[in-house]
Amino acid sequence: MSQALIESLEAIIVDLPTIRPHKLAMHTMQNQTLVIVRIRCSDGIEGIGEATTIGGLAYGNESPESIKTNLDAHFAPLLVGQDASNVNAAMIRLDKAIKGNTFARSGVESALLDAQGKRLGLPVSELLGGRVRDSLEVAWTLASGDTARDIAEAEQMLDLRRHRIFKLKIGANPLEHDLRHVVAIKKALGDRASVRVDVNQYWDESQAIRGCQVLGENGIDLIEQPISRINRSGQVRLNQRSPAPIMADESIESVEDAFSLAADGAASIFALKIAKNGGPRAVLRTAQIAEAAGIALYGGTMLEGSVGTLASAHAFVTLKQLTWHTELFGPLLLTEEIVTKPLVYRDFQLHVPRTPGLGLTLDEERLARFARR
Ligand code: MUC
Ligand code: MG
Repeated sequence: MSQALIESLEAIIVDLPTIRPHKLAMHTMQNQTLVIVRIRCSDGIEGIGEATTIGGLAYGNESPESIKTNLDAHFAPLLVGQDASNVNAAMIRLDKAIKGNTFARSGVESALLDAQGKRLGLPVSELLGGRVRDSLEVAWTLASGDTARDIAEAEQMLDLRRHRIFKLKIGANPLEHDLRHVVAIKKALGDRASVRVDVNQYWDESQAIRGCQVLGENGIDLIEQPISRINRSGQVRLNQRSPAPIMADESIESVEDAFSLAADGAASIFALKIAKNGGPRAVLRTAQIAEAAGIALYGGTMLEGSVGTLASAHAFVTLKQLTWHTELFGPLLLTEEIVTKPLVYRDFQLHVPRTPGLGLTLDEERLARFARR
């Protein structure tokens, strides 16, 4: 077989509407912007990846526009002409020349894996060592900003058997207001659902001491990123005293961050995100660090569309333990699709395809319609 070379890399910004405003502490989403990565190879195979963030630069160090610029100007020239079938060599080449940029890197790694899976006739999960499950339980985020509306939305999700784990986005309102909101939702749902919160770093340590105590005493199962990623010693103290387990999310901006969090004892759960580690292979390195340190795992999202969601899912189905399940609901927050077949969500689970690569096909007409010009 002649060697397949990478011929081109294209980054396409796509703006899609959301089903409702999605209120996070740092930003209210009225739509979502995806960056789709398309890698064309000399054997005619094309790999698709996604590099998506939340709220421009509100969430992390990369924006859709900077991701596209850096892919076009820095990643593409390093990749064109390289062996398309050696994902490892291509990613090491990028490591040597490019610092950070884990979102862009993740889009590239996903696209290379998709292409290689199609080339070999294998799902990406099998390239990553082999799946140990076919589906993943998926949480839903209640983030309308209104307690009654959030309860109604949760009831609807339970009735539809779509979700029975709910994550509440808090932190933007005064502490007592947020605590009342969460406790009211937990009271309404009772034992029918797992209720968790994500503070997105918005409490200081003094607020977090009270917040974690009250939430733990009221049956909240997990508290995600209560304080700033910068306050490492505070995270260690909270992890020791909170009655509900603390999950690290923003604290992990790289595999190396995961290592130092584990070494410091700063969290008992890690949110795994391909975008924050640099791809599906990279996120599994963070999972291995967690496993070695006895830290539990949760499959996180940057609210990617179908491409990024499946790239994450193929990594997560290979994990030995995924105690806290996943939140791979990104496509369900969008009113429009850019793939030919929507992902399958049924009986609280996302079902992960067994077809080659990521297991999806872009809908070129829809992609062109929603691509930013
Ligand atoms: C985050 O901080 O976890 C994940 C789900 C959601 O609603 O927001 C994201 C980001
Ligand atoms: Mg989070």
